[in-house]
Amino acid sequence: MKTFTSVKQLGDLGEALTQAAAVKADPFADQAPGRNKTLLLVFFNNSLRTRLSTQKAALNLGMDVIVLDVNQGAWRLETGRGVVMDGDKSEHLLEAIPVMGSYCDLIGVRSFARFESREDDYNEVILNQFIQYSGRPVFSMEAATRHPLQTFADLITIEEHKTKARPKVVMTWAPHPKALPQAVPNSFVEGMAMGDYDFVIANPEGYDLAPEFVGNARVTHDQDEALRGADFVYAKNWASYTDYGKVLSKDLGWTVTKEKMALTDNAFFMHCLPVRRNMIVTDEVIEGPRSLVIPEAANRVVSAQTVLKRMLESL
Ligand code: AN0
Ligand code: CP
Repeated sequence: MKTFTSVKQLGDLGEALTQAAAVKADPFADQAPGRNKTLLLVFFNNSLRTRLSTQKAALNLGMDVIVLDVNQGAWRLETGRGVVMDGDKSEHLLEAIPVMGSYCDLIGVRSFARFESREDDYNEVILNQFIQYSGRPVFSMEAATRHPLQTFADLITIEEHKTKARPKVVMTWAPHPKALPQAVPNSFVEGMAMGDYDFVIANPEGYDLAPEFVGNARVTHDQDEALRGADFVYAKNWASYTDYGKVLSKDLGWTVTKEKMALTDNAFFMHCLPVRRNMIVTDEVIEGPRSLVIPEAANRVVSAQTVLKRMLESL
């Protein structure tokens, strides 16, 4: 695998899940391909899980890892071409990227939607520059429109816990004080199309995701109707796509509560984390016996290791 920017690049889901299960059962089985290989992780945004799980995955594979937090200690980077650089930015991304590439064998990039321009975000301008100019295989650690390592971990977690051949999975919008990207929900929709799921998206009006991601997925603006009979509730906030980057609602009527979970078929609760308690989900639901948030986060190592292994094989 030369790049990994969408969960769809895993190809056959059954095969990817089998590989993930093998990685999970014996994480240190395969260290030869990583020997003397350096992974560079570049963060334009904060991270706890992605940062730690991707490092752990690389260490399990025998790789060396270096991490750059672009906003802490590096030169401030200009990203626009043609800009007269007479301001506070000392270096251009177009030099920085090939330099970074010269120090490593593989690059992971985290670069959220900036909400300045929907076109730039949906064209993945930053991630694509890394792909084009680094000279190295690049994988996404959440870019503007997708978070494929998260989605793969979500799929692993659902497959581990499902008790029906075709479980009902509800992805529901929930309130949050700040504008958050659509990357996690877009990617989750892509992942749902890779397997056999009765999938429903519930969100308030004004929050429909980009049509190219929604595709044929079922969308409702009635959260209660969606939750009835659910086996998995996947909560997430995102800012509006149509009124791009705007917070149109903070309606706590969409918070996932015990009462909302009572509408389901004893569903599991999932969230990618970090989560705002009592905005997205109440304390009792996230702490309850059906909450999968911790095993879901733990599966981020399995997801990253499976992907890194495939990328190492193609070096
Ligand atoms: C990010 C988001 O919603 O995309 C990262 C989630 C993995 N969340 C926040 O910035 C709080
Ligand atoms: N879920 C996730 O990607 O978390 P971080 O933002 O902490 O990496």
